[in-house]
Amino acid sequence: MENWFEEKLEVKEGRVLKIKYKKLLKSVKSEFQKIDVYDTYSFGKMLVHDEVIMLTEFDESHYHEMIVHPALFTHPNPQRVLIVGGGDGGTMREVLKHKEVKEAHLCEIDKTVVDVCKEFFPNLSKSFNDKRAKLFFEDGAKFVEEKKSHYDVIIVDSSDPIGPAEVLFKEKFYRDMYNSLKDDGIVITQSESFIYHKNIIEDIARFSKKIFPFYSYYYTLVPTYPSGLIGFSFCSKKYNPLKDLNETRIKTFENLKYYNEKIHYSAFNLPQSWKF
Ligand code: SPM
Repeated sequence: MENWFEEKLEVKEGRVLKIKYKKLLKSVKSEFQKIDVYDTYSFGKMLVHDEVIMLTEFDESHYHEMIVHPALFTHPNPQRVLIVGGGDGGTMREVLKHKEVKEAHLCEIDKTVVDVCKEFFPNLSKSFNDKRAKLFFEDGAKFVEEKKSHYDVIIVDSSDPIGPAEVLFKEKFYRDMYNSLKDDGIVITQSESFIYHKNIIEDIARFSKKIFPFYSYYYTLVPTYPSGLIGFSFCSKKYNPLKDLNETRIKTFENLKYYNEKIHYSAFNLPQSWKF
């Protein structure tokens, strides 16, 4: 018998993403969501929350490198970084590749995600063993509300705006992040696909432009997400990723699979009818 996982989140467009798997390795219900790990035929291990694919070993670098490096190579000295969500450790792994980073905080609401990923995704979660990494198991929105002028970069590696992550797509959260940043800080947020989620992105772009002097949407290719891509919001108090990129520092990195300076610039180019 063949086993197929189906992601139906974009069902209103009448499309399903199916991935064939060998075995369901783990299925656990946390206080917040169902968490499954599959061993697939073509994409390695796959992490799924509430029937939505979070990552596969095959293309997680496309996502994690692109949620981190555009900001960390644009900010001239990113010493203090906060990750909201990101309990698998992939975003932390990429943040810690930057020797400028002295402290990397991660605020994840669901400790079970971290526990499951320590068991099944050591290539991502081993980043939590670094001395610079500190984990908080709290509500990210409340955590950010309490911090003032503290971080150089905040990265929101969230799931989709349903359930616990919904609040992370609201204007108030963006205002609180603005206040948590130092005067030249940068915020990056998981901002969905320009193919399927125009309304969500238009909303984020509208209020972000009121709050931050600079806003832009950029994207990366993730074949195991339903539209094959996912985007991010780049919200900045001072630096412009198209003018202030430190290309020299990029050339000193040897362990990148997806990101380079050409990808950086091209990621901000959008089709004519999707300008945000
Ligand atoms: N560190 C990886 C966490 C993944 N965060 C983003 C998940 C998005 C999943 N849905 C994408 C497309 C469906 N709307």
